[in-house]
Amino acid sequence: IPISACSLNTGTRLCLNPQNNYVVGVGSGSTIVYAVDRLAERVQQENLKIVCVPTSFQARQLILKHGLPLSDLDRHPELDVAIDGADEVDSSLTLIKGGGGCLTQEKIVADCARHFIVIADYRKDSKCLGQQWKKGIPVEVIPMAYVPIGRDITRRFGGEVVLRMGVSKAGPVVTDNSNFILDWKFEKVHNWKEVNMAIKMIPGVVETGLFIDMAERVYFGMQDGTVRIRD
Ligand code: DER
Repeated sequence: IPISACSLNTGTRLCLNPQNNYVVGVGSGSTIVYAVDRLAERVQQENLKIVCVPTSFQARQLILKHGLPLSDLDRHPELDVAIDGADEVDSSLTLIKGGGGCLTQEKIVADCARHFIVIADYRKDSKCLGQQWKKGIPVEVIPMAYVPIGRDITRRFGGEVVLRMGVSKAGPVVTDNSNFILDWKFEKVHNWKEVNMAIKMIPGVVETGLFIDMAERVYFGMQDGTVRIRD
């Protein structure tokens, strides 16, 4: 990801006014690390005044590691901007998120921000969901309900639902909210708004990894170091 994608320096630069205490939502995953690195640089170089609200334990560690002011939604329920990655982006900027299992807090923070900006590798840019991302749509669920929820999703929408298992941990992945993640491997393009609402209504579902009508702009880091912007 070219630094320009992370420093938010573009034609219509998203100016973070050094005078104000800008409240920045910090996403999760690997790409966001570049953005936080750059933010920390700007804080140093420009005496930028920001506070950061994390979207996961990992994001909290990243903020603390860079010595950036840590805050939360209790103190800052309205953010100026949230910056996060994505697993896939379709032509209408619908996102699949949750590859890192942090979708619930990410969606909450993104929804509290005036601007939700996504930074991603060019390989995340798809015409439709499922074109490149094959791991399915993450759904965070209350652990006791993971089996009936999985059955309900496949019964209604087909495909296959898999309980996300830990890699260096025996048993399922447990989220920062003490829940499980189901990955729904869908077989066709759906009306994502309808699917999202239907899945959210299933008792025990906490959140889905479908981010619909949320991303204002996506910066794709291209292989040649340039940045492609979609909004
Ligand atoms: O888990 C998440 O939602 C992450 O933000 C993910 O969507 C992007 O992770 P990456 O930047 O490591 O690809």
